[in-house]
Amino acid sequence: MDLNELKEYVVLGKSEEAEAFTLKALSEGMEASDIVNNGLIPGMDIVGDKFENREYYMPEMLVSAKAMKKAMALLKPLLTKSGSSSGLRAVCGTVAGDLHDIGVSLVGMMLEGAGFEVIYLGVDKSPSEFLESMKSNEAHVLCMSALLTTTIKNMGAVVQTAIDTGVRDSMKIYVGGAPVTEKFSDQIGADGYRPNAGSAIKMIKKDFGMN
Ligand code: B1M
Repeated sequence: MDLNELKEYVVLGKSEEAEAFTLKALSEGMEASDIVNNGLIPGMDIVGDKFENREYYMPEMLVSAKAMKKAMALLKPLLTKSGSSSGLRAVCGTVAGDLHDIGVSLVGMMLEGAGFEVIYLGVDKSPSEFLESMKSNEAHVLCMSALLTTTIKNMGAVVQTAIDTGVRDSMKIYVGGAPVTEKFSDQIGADGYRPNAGSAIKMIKKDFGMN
């Protein structure tokens, strides 16, 4: 099956068609990760370009996001299927002021697939919300996402609050999202950054001595 077709459904915000295509691709044996990386994400990148060029506005971005989420919901059982539990818990969420949640959901699903128990915190979360969730869930890993150049600074506030409250050493903090860089991650004192979900999960597994 040609994933350009799925890309187009995301661009046009055609949810039903995106779902039907995804189901058919799975039934024909296509890997869930292939569908995400070569169909859904490239479609969203085109949506972003169209928004930048003022061909698309918020309503179009929203319907495209809905189409992508519908397809991802079908892939979730496959992406989260894990061979064994690691006994490790991870909190995943998006920082204050930021409503983008598709990337961090993908990170969460893949972490589940790697054997982590994942707590999905949601979007627009303050430092205290992140840290309270880490504490109440006795979590080992914090994954933060930010998609806006105006909100990445809020990741630094989470790390700083963890330091100020004496809990920084009890957790690993990872960051991601389009405007985030390795340099920024180092500057704010996070434990690591990777540009996509797959490489982020590899890094986290390595840090916890998992294969
Ligand atoms: Co918004 N938006 N958006 N948007 N949006 C972007 C991010 C933008 C780049 C579009 C553009 O101009 N080209 C731009 C940001 C510009 C900037 O700051 N530099 C932008 C803007 C401006 C805005 C608004 C300000 C628009 C407005 O109001 N005028 C507004 C802000 C609202 C807010 O947050 N306060 C806004 C709103 C929205 C919607 C709500 C309509 C919708 C989000 C819906 C949702 O998430 N539920 C939306 C969308 C869909 C996008 C684009 C088109 C797609 C984002 C996406 O889901 N991509 C986006 C353009 C783009 O990214 N190309 C855009 C797919 C997803 C899988 O990728 O999240 O990057 P991504 O995740 C990747 C990696 O980054 C990484 O792994 C994933 C892939 O494997 N990763 C991590 C992400 N998080 C990680 C965490 C980790 C590790 C890796 O932890 C360890």
